[in-house]
This record gives sequence, C-alpha cells and structure tokens, in this order.
Amino acid sequence: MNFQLSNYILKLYETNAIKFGEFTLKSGLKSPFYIDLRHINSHPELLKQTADLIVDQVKKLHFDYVSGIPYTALPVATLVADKLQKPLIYARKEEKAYGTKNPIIGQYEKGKSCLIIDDLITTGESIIETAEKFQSAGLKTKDFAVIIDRSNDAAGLLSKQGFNLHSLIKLDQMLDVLKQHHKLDDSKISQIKFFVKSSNKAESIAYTNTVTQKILDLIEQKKSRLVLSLDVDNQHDFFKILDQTAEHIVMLKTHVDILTDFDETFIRRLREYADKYRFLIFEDRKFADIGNTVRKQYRGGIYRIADWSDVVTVHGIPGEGILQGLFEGLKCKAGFLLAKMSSKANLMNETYTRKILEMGQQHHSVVSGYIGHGTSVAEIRRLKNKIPKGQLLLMPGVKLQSDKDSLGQQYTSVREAIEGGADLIIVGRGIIAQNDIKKAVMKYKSASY
Ligand code: S5P
Repeated sequence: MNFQLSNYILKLYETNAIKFGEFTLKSGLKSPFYIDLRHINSHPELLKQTADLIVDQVKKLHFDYVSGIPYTALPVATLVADKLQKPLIYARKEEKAYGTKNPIIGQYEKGKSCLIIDDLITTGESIIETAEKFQSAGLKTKDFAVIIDRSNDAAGLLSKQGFNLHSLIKLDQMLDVLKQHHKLDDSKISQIKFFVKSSNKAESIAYTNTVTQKILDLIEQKKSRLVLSLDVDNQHDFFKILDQTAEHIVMLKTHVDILTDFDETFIRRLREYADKYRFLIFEDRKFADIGNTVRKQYRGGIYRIADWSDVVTVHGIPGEGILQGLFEGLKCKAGFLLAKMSSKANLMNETYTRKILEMGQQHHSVVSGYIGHGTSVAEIRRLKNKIPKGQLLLMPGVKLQSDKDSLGQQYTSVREAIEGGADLIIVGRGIIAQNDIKKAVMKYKSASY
C-alpha cells in the first residue's frame, strides 16, 4: 500500500472515525469496532484528502454527474464534483410520503450517467437501492466509490448486478496498517475478522417462529398463498362465503367489529371451521396504542380477540411496548406489523418502513412478518429484499388486475405481487364481491401459488 493511503488510514484512526471497543449495533449485535466517517467532514484537511483520493480513483471512468449519498457523503461528493468540474446531483434521503416529487435533486438530462459516492459499504444493499432511485429517474448508474469497504464481498454482489465498486480502503488493509503502527494487536484483529464473518451469518439466520412455521406448512399443504378478507356485516353472509372458500385459504382475515350480529356463537362456529378446514384466524385489528391499553383491547372487551384469533395486525407507531403489551405471556400468538399500506398517499415513508422492519426483527418471536404493498414488481421486490429472512410479506390491495376503488384503495395484480415476492396475498372484494365466489377463489388460489 502506498504511503499516502496508510497515512490517510492513520488520520482516520486519530480523528476517531475508526474506533475499537464494544459497540451495540442497530441489529442488537455487539461489534468490536465502529466506523463513523461523519467525523471527516469536521476536519477540512482530511475531507480534502478524502476527495483527492476519490478523484484519483475515478478520474479515468466515464460519467456525467457526481452524487453523494446524504448526509455523510454529500460534502465529499461536492468537493469531488468541484475538482472534476462535473455537476452535482443527489437523491433525497427521505422519500416523500406522498406526491410525485422527483427523488433526485438538481438539474440533469435523462439518459446520462452518474457516479455515486458513499462513505461505507457493509452489505451493498443500500447502494443498490440508491442506484434504483437514480435509474427510475432516468439516469444510468454503473460506478460507485466508497471510502471504506468493510463487507465480506459487496464488490462481488454489486458486480453480479452490473455495478462496479471502487473502494479506497478494504477492511483487511485498514487492519494491517493499524497493526503496523501498533494501534491494534493480533488478538483484536482476529476478534474483528471473526465478528465480520459471524455477523454475516447472523444476518442470514431465518427468524421463523411457531406461527410462521404453521403458515408456511399450510401454504405447501394447500398449494395456496391466499388470505381471504371477509369483510361482511352479518354472520349469514360470512359463513355462506366461508363454506365456498375455507378449504382453499391459508388464513381467514376478519374485522369482527364490522359484524352487526357478533356473539359467542360466531366465535365458536368460526373456530370449528378453522379446525376442520385448517386455516388460521387473522383478526385485522390494527392495534395502535400504548402497551397497557392494547393488552386490554386484545385480551378483554366484548371481543376477547386473544381467545380465538391466531394472528393480529399491529401498528408500530407507539414503539415496541405495543408488542410486549399484546403478546407477553401468551403462547402461539403472533402479529404482523404494518410496514407499508396499500391506500393512496398513506404516510408510511421509507424511513418508517425501515424502522418497522428493525422492530419486527428484534421481536421475531412474536412478529411473523409484515403487511406491505407496492404498485410494481420492482417496488414489491425492494420491500421483500429488506425483510429479515424467515419473516413473511403479506400483501393487501390485490386483485387479478390492477385497479382502485373510490376511497383510495390501490390494487396491484396477483401476478405482480407474487413475482415481487409476496408470501401471501390478502384478497377481499376481488373474491367476495363476485357472483361466483367458488370460481373466484379458485382463480386467485391458482394465480397465487
Ligand atoms: O394496507 C392495507 C392493510 C390492510 S390489512 N390495506 C388493506 O387493504 N388492508 C386490509 O385488506 C383492509 O382492511 C381490508 O380488510 C383488506 C382489503 O380488502 P379489499 O376488499 O380491498 O381487497
């Protein structure tokens, strides 16, 4: 390694941009090192040196624009753009919750190409996500420059998708330099290398709780990925439809508070159907209050939902206490967190969705998966890729063809939902509003599996 680069690594170390000790990561894992390159921006010399090194690395590549991923990489991208005399554009960090605002800020011509700069690469997934944002705005992205590559093999992952990764420093190089300068000893280095390898393994753990396993078994046994949403207001219609559909569905989704004639006999009868036709009962209650309140709503009141339902829907907005309030001390119950709704202009933006997925992963013993929606295969696939392994994506707002209703519901086709990776589709009016219910349920079942 050249002198300039090892000198740069030492400077990163001296400014605390690379730290060793014990750090709790977002995933809950404890890491023996931590890289925080935001510090670079507070040291003008170091920032300039970073930009010079990146310029050296990318100056022979062909691109029309320079971009940095906000916030950390934006200042250095600005310097790089200046040095190369290329225009700077960048993608919004937060997706607009609604509206049709272009995610790319700045002036650019469609069809031209952009170099994207980021500070750190761990898995490569966030870079791929950014590339997709640029691509959907009509720009070409092929080259990525990062300061530190601390991944196992992000370059390999990116190259499979047609991207080139140019990193200034790889983790092993960084450790070598710090060892040569007596900042690290062999035991610490092997601890770090072991952590990087095993954390990748930890990320590939499948979080499958007992309820999820039951759902997965039913999908295979029934050769169906169908959840029927039976939103009718009386028991007579309810069981008439259930008679024609029960054997083909994996779960039956209810809104018991829609029924005008709810009583104890309804629950008894429903449980008999569930046992006879082997489906799970899914009360779509969408709990959204503090732990103490939801516990009472779930376990008490006139509906006593916890007594008869297998799964319920939960909003994560009050924080993780809601999951404790609902499920603590109960067996064989699980929730689905709402990660992205199907209704038009809903306020769940990318950041919200990401936080919900983090909450769900941490509470995987009671979170079987997520309610999520997308209006295209690419959007659904992007969401699915972020879902921790072993947890499920349930997609509502599904019909045979894309459609909408007059109150903001958006429908994506079954084909797109399944191609995008939905584990289960939630279908209501696509089936229950049809004259021939039996025929409709068979169509959805076969299209889903
Ligand atoms: O984002 C969502 C989440 C849910 S659970 N969008 C939804 O439509 N749902 C539910 O799915 C909704 O409450 C309804 O019960 C069902 C969709 O019904 P459909 O008749 O529009 O298919």
